[in-house]
Amino acid sequence: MAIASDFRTCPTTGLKVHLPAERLIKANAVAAVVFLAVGGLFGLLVALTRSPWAARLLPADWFYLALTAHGLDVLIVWIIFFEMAVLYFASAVILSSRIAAPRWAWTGFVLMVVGALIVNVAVLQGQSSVMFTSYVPMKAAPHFYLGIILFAVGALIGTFVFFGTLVVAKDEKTYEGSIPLVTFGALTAAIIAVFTIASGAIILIPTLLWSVGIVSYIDPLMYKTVWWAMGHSSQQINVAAHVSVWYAIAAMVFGAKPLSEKVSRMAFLMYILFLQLASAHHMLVEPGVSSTWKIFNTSYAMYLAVLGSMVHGMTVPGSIEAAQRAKGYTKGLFEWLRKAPWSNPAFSGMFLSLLIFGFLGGISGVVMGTEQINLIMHNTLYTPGHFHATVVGGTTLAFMAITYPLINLIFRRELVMKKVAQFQPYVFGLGIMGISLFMMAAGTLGVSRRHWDITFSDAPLAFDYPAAAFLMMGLNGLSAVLAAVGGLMFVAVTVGSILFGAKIEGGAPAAKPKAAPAVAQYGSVQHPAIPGTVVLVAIFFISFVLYYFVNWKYLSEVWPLR
Ligand code: HEM
Ligand SMILES: [Cu+2]
Repeated sequence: MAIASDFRTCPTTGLKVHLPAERLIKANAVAAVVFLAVGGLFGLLVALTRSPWAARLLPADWFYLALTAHGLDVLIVWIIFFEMAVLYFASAVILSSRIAAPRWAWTGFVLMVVGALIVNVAVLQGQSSVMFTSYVPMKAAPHFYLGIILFAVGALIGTFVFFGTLVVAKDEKTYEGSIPLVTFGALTAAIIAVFTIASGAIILIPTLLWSVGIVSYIDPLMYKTVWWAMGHSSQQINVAAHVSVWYAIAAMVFGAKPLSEKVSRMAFLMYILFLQLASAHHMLVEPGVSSTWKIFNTSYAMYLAVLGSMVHGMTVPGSIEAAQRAKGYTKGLFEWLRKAPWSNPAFSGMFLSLLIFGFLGGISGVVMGTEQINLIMHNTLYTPGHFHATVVGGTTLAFMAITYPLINLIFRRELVMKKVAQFQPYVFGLGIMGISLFMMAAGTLGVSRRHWDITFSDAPLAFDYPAAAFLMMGLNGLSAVLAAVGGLMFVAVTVGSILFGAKIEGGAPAAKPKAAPAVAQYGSVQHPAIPGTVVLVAIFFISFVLYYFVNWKYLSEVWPLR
């Protein structure tokens, strides 16, 4: 049973905060930020090495080592630690419940820390530069796989603590009606996480045994297929988590309710339903599956999975517009947006995340996910260009944005360096837009992915990329510096606030609890009018159709028919 002294009442929201849950959220968020800083530094070094003006900054072996460490530390360690914090927040805090099994949650946390340290040591020792995809027959040291497995087991434990907390909250009736949308979104992320981690175990445990020498052979095609059952799903966890964060910020900053709770829930469910159908885009040039199936899958079926995100892409700004219009910002199409709190990093970060994810990540994803046009950019820098728009512009920026209110609500500290915080999402967002666009442009010009030396200076056969490609890679390097500065600003503000921010008092339970804030309620807004959002959506579709067409035109130029 919950003990009353284990709770405090949040003075801002009136939510009951379980202190053991709060401590877990803090620990996971801090671990996340530490690994973001480490991984971001590796990313900067990689991007500089790839730029013509700092080419060969890292020698070849260090380049591949840094690229491996970069991918692991940011895409796996930073994001998943932060997701644990999101899961505990979306269950215990939003539902005013005690957290289930805090000891287990700490066990999971310790396993994740130990696993992350082991992988980093393995990579830094130099025998495991296999990229974070670790395709066989490249072989890493056994502890490389072991570290990832320990980390995953820890994350699985955390996921079960989340499920347990939902059960506890329901049993102890800590909330009324249905769970709110943010918790529902986190639930879809957690369900996908179980599938992801199971696929990870199926592929990584045999690979560990192979690396030790117990298993003699792992089929590369089979490896790649099962690996992507994990790899693709894990990206869907990120999307479900950051979309939940969008809704949470819309509710926290604007008091916004979803346009339709049911439609948004359906959109989350689509992520689960069409998860595997969409993962075909990772096998587009692999033998084993017929071209007919690939073309059918990526020309039609893919849109079922994309639809979920398109719904959220409309309903999140729509719910903000509805909330703003209800407050009287009704002039013209866009007064609601112009008068939004652009100097609040929670809002600006969230809105930039939405735009970058939708316009850059979404459109490039569909283009690259189409079997036929994929072939003109397959395995070029277009791929990292695309996914930096999704996992950095989308997920990472959304997580950064919600960190600011969490510092007030969970760490109970005021932000230090408020001006720096205010500009941080713009600096980081601009940098990420740059690296995303310039890598995509370079990829369209043919620059290959994961290649150490863009000048090919010691290649026995001379080869040159078009001059424009060097320009793009130079601009990519500059954008990387900007993104790194934005990342540093984030780390400085968050760490500074946690250590030195003024304490926010107010722990005593309020005599009369306030009404639950929007983020903790189930229910849709009544009679929304969202003309501005409709225009934004129209701009999105026009950009999408034009860019899609341009790429088919490029394709037709590859094989001119006369
Ligand atoms: C300062 C910010 C960042 C910069 C400058 C940066 C730069 C880069 C560059 C240039 C590459 C491509 C290298 C190549 O293929 O040759 C790359 C790869 C990658 N980045 Fe980032 N990145 C940043 C942040 C992030 C974040 C936050 C994430 C994840 C959330 C991320 C995930 C990845 C992944 C998964 C790869 C692929 C690694 C591989 O091919 O094995 N990056 N990054
Ligand atoms: Cu995928």
